[in-house]
Amino acid sequence: MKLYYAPLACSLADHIALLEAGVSFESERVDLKTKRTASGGDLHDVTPKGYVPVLVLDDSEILTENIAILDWLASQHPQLGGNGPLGRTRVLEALAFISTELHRSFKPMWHASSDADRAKATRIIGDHFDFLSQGLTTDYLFGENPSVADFYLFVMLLWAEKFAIPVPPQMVGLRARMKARPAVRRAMEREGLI
Ligand SMILES: N[C@@H](CCC(=O)N[C@@H](CS)C(=O)NCC(=O)O)C(=O)O
Repeated sequence: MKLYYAPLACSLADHIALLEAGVSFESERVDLKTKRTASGGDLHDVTPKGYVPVLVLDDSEILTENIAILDWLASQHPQLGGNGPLGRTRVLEALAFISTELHRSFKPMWHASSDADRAKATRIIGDHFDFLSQGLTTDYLFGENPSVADFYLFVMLLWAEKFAIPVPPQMVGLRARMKARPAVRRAMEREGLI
């Protein structure tokens, strides 16, 4: 298996999931501006989509889209998924919210935009984190162990930290718990973030 990633991109969630699962995998860094990979290849030759994450499976199948990759990893390693009859659906619900609402709201922070657009994005992002905090009484979104949805949420919490966006205490706690996990530290070291 091989993960194409960019440091601190949303692919960090998949990097963490692979390390938490304890599977052997390769990884290759991608420069998102040039689309060049660390070995000198072109990401477009791996996927015409030209963005990360990309997971190349052992049988050469190529998976893209974070929700699909994280869902697939949870299907292979059930400890990274949800419990009970609605477990998988609840995790997918959270992944979809994180991807299509939270992740998308960060666009003005990463790309050239007006102060007004950034201020608006900061408010929207804060509202989304507030929503995710409501009723959160366990260490992670679905109990005392993290799921793939927590890994994706963690990347969004790192982005909030990077852009000095305040988050509610429950999210501060979740971010700190995630940072303390050995697999998370390892993923961040591999990406050169710590
Ligand atoms: N729809 C994709 C979007 C992934 C995405 O936004 N990737 C970003 C990094 S977080 C990226 O590679 N951007 C570079 C580009 O789009 O050129 C998914 O959900 O996986």
